Amino acid sequence: MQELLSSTKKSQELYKKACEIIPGGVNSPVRSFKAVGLEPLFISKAKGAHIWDVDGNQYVDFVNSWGALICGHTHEDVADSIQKALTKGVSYGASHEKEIELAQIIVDNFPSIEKIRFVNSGTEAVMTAIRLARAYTKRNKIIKFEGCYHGHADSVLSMSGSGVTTLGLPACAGVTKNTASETMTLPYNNISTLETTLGKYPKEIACIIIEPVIGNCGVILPEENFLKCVRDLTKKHNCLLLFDEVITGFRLSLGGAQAIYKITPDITILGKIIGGGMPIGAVGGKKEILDLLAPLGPVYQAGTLSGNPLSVACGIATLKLLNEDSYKRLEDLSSMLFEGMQKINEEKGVKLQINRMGSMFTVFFCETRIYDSKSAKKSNTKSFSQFFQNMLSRGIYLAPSQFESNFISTAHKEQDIKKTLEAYKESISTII
Ligand code: KE4
Repeated sequence: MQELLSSTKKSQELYKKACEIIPGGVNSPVRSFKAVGLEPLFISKAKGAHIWDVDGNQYVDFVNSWGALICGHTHEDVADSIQKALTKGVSYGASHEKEIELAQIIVDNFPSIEKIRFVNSGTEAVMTAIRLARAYTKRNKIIKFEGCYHGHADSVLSMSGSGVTTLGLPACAGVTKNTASETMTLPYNNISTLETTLGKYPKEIACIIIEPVIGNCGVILPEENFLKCVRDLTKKHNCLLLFDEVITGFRLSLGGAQAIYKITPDITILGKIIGGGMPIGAVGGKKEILDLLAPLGPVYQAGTLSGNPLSVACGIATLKLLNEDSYKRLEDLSSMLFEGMQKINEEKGVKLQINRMGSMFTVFFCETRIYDSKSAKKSNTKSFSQFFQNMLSRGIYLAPSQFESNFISTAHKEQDIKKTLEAYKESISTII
């Protein structure tokens, strides 16, 4: 730990300066490293599977801009596409041809999406999706699940995952009781509670919003038939099913989680990968729902930089790099890491829970199975914090929270995985 601190002096100086004018010295709470007992690193550059901090330390990166960089940092095709777009301007505040191209790539891969609207973040896309659901059903209440995180819009902050769980915030100040009262938050992977709740509020629930595979409580997978039961119940109660695929869209497959679980949601929310690391979000679904959006319909939604040429160019270049071979590559690397960690755990006789879906994974410092937010919170966050520090000091940059997902990219190489496994073996030996 001492050696880590001494080698991050410039980050510490920058952090001190940042704290004077930026709340908590960060522009997003989960970057604060608060949950892992450190001050945040300041990154100076990134390439492929690696990032460097301002003190020149190199790390194998498993955050990848929180999952956006499925092809790693500054892939040459992506960098070229941004530079080429830049020669034609930064933002027009008007329509341009490439928006149609990006929309078409998404529509071609997501059969449930007939129309799509681009925005600037996952939060904006979620806000729009919920507004559409309320307008379409003429109902007000929404259901979400504990541990799922859908961005920071007022209506979805109750018992949220990601930074809300990481920082242990009981509720979010500034959200009115009235707003909070319209959101019901239920346990994930629990059909009976969902069934009871829907029965208690007949004709009041506009939608159910869900991360089909949770990334924001650490990785938590849906149990057998859970998503199908959710879909069946939304149909029975005439409310909409919103799949928040900001993380899983193009992460788990070219058709996201809905293609893997063969579920057709009414609305899909996308972000991260579709912008290749540039600001973006998208809300897509059935024509009859999306056409409620202004200027066609009565649901207003807008954005100065929505569909801007640089984000769109970056997204198109990224998605064009993805094919079945990419997912095979991601699966090979992910299983090499997963099996290697499992083997080390067995050799050491430790019972850590490693939840993985494709190229997203979390190491939980918990001896019992993790299947919802409550079970995830049994994890020993102090041990996780020590583990994080041990890995960081060995050049492995994991998500700085027990309740986040790590991501592998197509830029990771076998030697990155081998280095990670060596660091893992040493790191857990000093904790358990
Ligand atoms: P943004 O508004 O941050 O673009 O997207 C919100 C969002 C919506 N839905 C899901 C499933 C998400 O994971 C996110 C954002 N994810 C977090 C990380 N878990 C972003 C990182 C951060 O908040 O700094």
